[in-house]
Amino acid sequence: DSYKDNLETDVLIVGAGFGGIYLMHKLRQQGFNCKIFEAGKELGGIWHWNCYPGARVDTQIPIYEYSIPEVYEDWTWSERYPGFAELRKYFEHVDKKLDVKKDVAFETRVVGAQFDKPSAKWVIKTEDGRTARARYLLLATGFAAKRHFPDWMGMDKFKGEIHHSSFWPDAGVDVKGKRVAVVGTGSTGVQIAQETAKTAGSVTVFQRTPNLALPMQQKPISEDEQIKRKSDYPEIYKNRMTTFAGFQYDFLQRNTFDDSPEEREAFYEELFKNGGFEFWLANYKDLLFDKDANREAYNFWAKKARARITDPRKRDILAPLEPPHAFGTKRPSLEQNFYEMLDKPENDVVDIKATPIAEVTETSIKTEDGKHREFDVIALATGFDSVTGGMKNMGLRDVDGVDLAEKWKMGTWSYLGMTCSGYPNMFFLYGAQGPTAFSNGPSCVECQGDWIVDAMKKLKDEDIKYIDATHEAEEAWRKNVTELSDKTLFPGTSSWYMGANIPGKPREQLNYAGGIPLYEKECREALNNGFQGFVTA
Ligand code: NA7
Repeated sequence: DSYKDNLETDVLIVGAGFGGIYLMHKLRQQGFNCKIFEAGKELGGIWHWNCYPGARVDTQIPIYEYSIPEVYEDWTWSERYPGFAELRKYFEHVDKKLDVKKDVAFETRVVGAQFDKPSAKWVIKTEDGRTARARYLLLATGFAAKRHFPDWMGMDKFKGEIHHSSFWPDAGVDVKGKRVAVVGTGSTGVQIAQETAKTAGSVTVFQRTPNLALPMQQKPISEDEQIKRKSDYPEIYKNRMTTFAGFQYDFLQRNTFDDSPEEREAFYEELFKNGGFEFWLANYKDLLFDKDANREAYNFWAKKARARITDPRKRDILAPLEPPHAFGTKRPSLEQNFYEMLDKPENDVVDIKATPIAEVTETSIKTEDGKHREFDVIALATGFDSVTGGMKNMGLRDVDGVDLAEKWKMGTWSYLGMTCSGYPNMFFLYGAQGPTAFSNGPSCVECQGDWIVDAMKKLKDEDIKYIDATHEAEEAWRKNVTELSDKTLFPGTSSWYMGANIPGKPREQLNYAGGIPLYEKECREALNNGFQGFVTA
């Protein structure tokens, strides 16, 4: 164990995924002492927790990796979109290069933290009863740290195996020849269904909302091909930060109806052929703003998906002619053979908007129409209390003892999506009111991480011991986040972006919808204008 009780450190980071490791690496270079507390047993964050069948990143390499030369220079991948096992190996490589683990305490879950004004230090409590004190508290807990379980009756009675995607047994689950149910059709549900169908006897997907899934266009990539490209990486990573979502491509600087129907069709085809998120994030620039433009894209998507499904009942459930929501206002999954797979007679899709799940019995899932469907394995791909759930679940108290869960009960308030008023010397990344869900993880982490490190360096240089965001700055940031979102089609759709997936959670935009370049500009201005929006002492 790398820490004792009563640990004292400059910086305590929570979470050893992309965010936490990046912060530690950059802060060490500035002479800060850092420790990471990590609830899991290994590095990798979501890639440590996610080992469900088919778990795979939806962003291409080398976009989905660190821009740190000593990490990328001698690392290569086997596929365009790597699976979780390879991502775990990547984190081992990162550890070798950056010597991360010596400063990580694993299986150490933070359950409470409060800033002590007299000593100007955070006092952090862990689940096993230990205490740490740190000048800075940095939260890198990601946006999916709190699982969402449905509350159906009888789940505990089920005699087969039932697992949430983020709690999948490390040893795997033998689905060979078995009857598998997958509940949920987010990115996770699509991946589990596709992968388990390779060996299972049957796969039944319980779908509440169709996933407007896009073709992944997965392909193996050779070592040679990657090595040849390494000299372009600095340029690739520089460009990454100039795009809306931190990718290698950006929205087209044309509107949908600027083109003739033939030109449009050809462009859509091209985006599908290129695969990945291109049809979402490299589409016409009015896609997420204009209803008619969006409908045009939806019609193309539906035509493509429907052509792959021969069973008319399944076709109408999976890819209805009327859009279930504006295209791209929920996250599209990347699929490989999802539609052909579900089209097979042994597999099925159940529309649980029409006939909701009533209960789970010893052997079956019963829907409200009285129908029982029997299963050996149930995969719950029901998602997370996304974006805010993790931070609300850590016992973080402000200087007056108010829990963040209380502060954020009626809605979310932060400044720059990295700080909270009343929580001095605390920074977070890849969370609420940052570019988080509308960006590539590593891009967001590096953009925000660099800002946090520069802010801390400036505090050190100017001998400032205390920094706290003002209420006014928070109010203005919340307004900014809301106004940016209100210009788009996002607010019209019930999604986890809007907090709408968790019963009782306030409905509000949880992410900054202005894109990474604008976000970076706004954050840099606050820093360059002498910590504008903060009180310092
Ligand atoms: P998501 O995207 O939140 O998907 C959860 C799915 O589960 C979604 O289809 C939900 O339907 C469905 N769901 C949630 N609760 C229920 C209940 N109670 N009954 C039936 N169906 C339910 O989570 P993922 O894990 O797939 O992905 C999370 C993100 O991680 C992903 O976007 C990537 O960025 C990485 P709904 O759509 O709400 O109707």
